[in-house]
Amino acid sequence: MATVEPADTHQYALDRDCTTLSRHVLQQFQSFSPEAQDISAIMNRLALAGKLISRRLSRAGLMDNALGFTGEVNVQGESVKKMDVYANEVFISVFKQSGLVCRLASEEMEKPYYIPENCPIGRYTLLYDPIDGSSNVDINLNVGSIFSIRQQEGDDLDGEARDLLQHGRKQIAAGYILYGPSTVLVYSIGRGVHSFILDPSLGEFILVQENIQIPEHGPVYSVNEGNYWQWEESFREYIRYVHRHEGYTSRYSGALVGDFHRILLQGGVFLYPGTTKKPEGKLRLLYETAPLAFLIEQAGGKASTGTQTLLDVVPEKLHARTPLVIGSQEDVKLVESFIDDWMRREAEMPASLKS
Ligand code: AFP
Repeated sequence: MATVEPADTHQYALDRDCTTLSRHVLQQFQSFSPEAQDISAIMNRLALAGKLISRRLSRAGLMDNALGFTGEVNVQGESVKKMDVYANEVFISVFKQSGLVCRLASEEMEKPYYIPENCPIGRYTLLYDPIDGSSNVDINLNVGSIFSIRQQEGDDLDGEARDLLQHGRKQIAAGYILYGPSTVLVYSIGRGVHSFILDPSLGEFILVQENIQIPEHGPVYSVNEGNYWQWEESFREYIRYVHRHEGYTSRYSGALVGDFHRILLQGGVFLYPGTTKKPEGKLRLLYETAPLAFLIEQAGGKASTGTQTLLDVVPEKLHARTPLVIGSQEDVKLVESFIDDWMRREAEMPASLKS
């Protein structure tokens, strides 16, 4: 009978270099400074939230009270799903008694949630969308969670969290968790974009790709074309352009995280323009578009509202929305060129001909 030498056993155990998320964060900081320890611990808690949500999603169809609507309407005027409520509470509960995060602000809560016992030491704020694309939950398609971490500035004694109303370059870290065939966590602390897959047998997120760089150009354009007649003419011109040129293909899943992940890895552009009724668009700045803009810039891509660099946008309120054009440099610039062109023509048009 063949005996297994210790060296071989070692090889079996480490069939790849298992870099866990918390180890990776510490490596990124190249120090054990208090900040490095804090961010590593925060990422660990976010990973725990991701594991809990992933577990519930994978069994949701077999459980009572996991799918469907609660009957409530959230601060955005949208019907709340049971999974939205569950995931929102998961993020709060993983940060309770952690000493890490003083405030949490999410799509599901009108005002930030304070954890007073954390505030004397944990002066970070977590902004998050607990379940992005929740209309996909009941039909077993991909959804995600988006997160952003900011340092609290000032004491916020009136509980208005005004210090959060600043541009996206104030983010210390950002990322998302994609619940698809595997559960993927992508994050950046401003030193590249890195991707991890949850190994359910280990219960750990393991590094799979470091320093992701988005291609300069990609074939995919991702947009809800059902809104075509509600967009400004510039977006309609762009869409007609891609229809008439070879090499473009459309993909749209109804969950921003899934569509963004495809574009991050394969290139292309995701668009959610404003409409005539809602010029500000649908997506929320602080916990949807700004974190993804932070990631795309780190990956060498570009994010804008169509007319302004997304990370420069200063929100007027916690739940402010922005139009979004995000993805490969060339593709975002092409969309912007249609907008510039249209604005120039509008400016030159005699007032009597303007609609
Ligand atoms: P929900 O989280 O409310 O389902 O919204 C998802 C989302 O914000 C984003 O994930 C999608 O890209 C976008 O909305 C889809 O919106 P449309 O259905 O209007 O295309």
